Amino acid sequence: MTSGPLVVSTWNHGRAANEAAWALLSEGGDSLDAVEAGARAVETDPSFTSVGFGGLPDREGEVTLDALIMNHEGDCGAVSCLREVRHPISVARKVMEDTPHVMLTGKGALQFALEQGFEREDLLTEYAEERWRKSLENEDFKPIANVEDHDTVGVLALDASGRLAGACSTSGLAGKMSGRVGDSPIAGAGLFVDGEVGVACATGVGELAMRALSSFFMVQLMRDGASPQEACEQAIRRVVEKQDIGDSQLGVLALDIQGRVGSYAIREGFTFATRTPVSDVVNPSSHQAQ
Ligand code: SD4
Repeated sequence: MTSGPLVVSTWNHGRAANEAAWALLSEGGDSLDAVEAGARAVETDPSFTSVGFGGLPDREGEVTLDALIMNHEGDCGAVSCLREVRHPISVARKVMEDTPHVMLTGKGALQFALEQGFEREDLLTEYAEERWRKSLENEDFKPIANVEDHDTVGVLALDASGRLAGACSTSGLAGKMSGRVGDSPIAGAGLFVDGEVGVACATGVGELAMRALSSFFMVQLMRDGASPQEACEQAIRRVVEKQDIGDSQLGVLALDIQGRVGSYAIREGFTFATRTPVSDVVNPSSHQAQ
């Protein structure tokens, strides 16, 4: 017995992701196709300035993208530091399905994407360029996650056949150093799927999740019997106890094979969107007391 279909996605823009994913899930579609479609919907919309086309650039003014996709069998594909391709999640899926590798990065990722027929285009919008130029005037400029309520999109789905899948896609932290790669394309850090147990993802300052392998940790906790909510809370607690979090934000989201959902964050502001046969909502996440 399964309680799918169901899809949950990070932040307010998760609603747009869910809508695209739901179009497939509600027709009996596969969770992997659904999470890819969900991420693509956010990647292509320039009003979401932390993912795909229109994403805010690094310190040198370059838009570089990270993405990861995983299926219920634990297969995964990722790209990091990918330039000039609007849909990194689809390139990541190609890496998973058509290469013996898990991740391609930088120039090689672009070369592979072009060979696969992806179009090359300028991803820096006027708005993003203006924001970047302004940021250069501020010498103390540092990346801050969670100031605008839209960050990495993480899409977690359970389909009607009980298959779990996950996808995440991001332009990373605005103003990051050139060459910086975050948690999102790293299996176990930004996203992890165990088809028998659950799927989890992270958003916010990626370094926090990379040091703790937060997504793998959450899925392992669920394997050991924790509910998704307990797993999320323990993962955030672990980060707060072991790392100097400063004023950083990290939000986590988890879905188990029974269709139960959990979320938690270091501080206020993290939201996630849920779509089921009976609801289509954006929820504020619970968070640690500050
Ligand atoms: C990163 N976790 O690159 C991603 C980006 C994000 O706040 O979620 N932005 O660190």
